[in-house]
Amino acid sequence: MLTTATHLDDRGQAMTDGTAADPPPELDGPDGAALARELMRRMQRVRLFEEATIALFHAGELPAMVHLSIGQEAAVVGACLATRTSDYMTGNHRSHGHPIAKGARLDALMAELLGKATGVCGGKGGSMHLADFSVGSLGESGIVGSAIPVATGAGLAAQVRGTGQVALCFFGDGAASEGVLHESMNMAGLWDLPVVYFCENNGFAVSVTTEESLSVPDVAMRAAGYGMPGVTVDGQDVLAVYCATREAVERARRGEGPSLVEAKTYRFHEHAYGLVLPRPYRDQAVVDSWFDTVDPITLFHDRLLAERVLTAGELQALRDEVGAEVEAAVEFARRSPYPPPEAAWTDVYAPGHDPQEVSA
Ligand SMILES: Cc1ncc(C[n+]2csc(CCOP(=O)(O)OP(=O)(O)O)c2C)c(N)n1
Repeated sequence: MLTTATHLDDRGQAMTDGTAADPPPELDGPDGAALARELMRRMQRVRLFEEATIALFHAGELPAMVHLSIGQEAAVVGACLATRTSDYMTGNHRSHGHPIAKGARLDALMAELLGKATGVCGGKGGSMHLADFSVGSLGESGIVGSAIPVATGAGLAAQVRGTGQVALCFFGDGAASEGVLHESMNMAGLWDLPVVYFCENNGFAVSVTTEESLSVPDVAMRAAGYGMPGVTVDGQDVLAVYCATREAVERARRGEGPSLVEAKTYRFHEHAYGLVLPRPYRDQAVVDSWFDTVDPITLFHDRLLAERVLTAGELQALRDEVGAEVEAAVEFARRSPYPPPEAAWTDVYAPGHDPQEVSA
């Protein structure tokens, strides 16, 4: 049986295991192996999809800079797999991984990144403004913190309609100090909304460290101010993240209100791929060493082997399958047409809405 551990990260901060009251599932049974396979498959999807975007960027085929989640896959996947497809989810500017982890098709996502008509938003959203309603992804935005009230509103809608859905709200440590977060969390705490606020604390908001921007050592400590539980979890441990988020999701589904989960994680690449900041703000040798020491995919891979959950052959086959899926997604995106100019006039208003009504 796999267990999760409490340890110190290399920023010297204590990371508490979010699973104390909720032991991790046993991975040596048939269900456990299936869970392990799915966690690994989705982490590989995020990693290989984003590695493909790096190649497209260098080839000049990607018309923008991209904010990558490489290094943060365990946080993204552990959280999303603890929800149902019908649950809502909102992201931020670093949000290819969120819909992928929620189960989205890679071909339509890749087409969106290339601005093609077959993309999830018809090629009009791109890397930073995509949504995929088919998996509950309500959208993402380049405005830091802007999706937090959207997730809160989705939670309110689920509560009013009595649908039993939960809203999973991703944001970074920088967004954690935006006013909109506090307004949203206060309302959610007050009205017991079914929202899981999920902070991917990667230690930096562009070049600003959490030591420079946070008044407390852990974002999760702020939960107490809004009458909700908060937990800090090792964001490189996919199973720990899954268990902590599952507990928060179940709590929300039982009608007991929101929670805050903070995953301490690492951003392996620059704030945006291709961005060159005028002054160095982190030691590149340390960052390079993260691929050997805190890579969430390697950590889980080695653990599954050590615990004899999956064999090396099974893990390789899984990676190869995902590699083929990503290659097919890139080819699909390349072959797809750009939207025609007149498409600029569609998808402006929600279906069935008459803009004349508003102006009348
Ligand atoms: C309202 C707003 N303020 C500032 C910015 C500029 N900006 C873009 S990303 C970013 C950092 C966000 O950091 P964090 O929330 O920790 O997410 P991360 O990039 O680390 O994933 C900033 C300040 C913005 N886009 N929107």
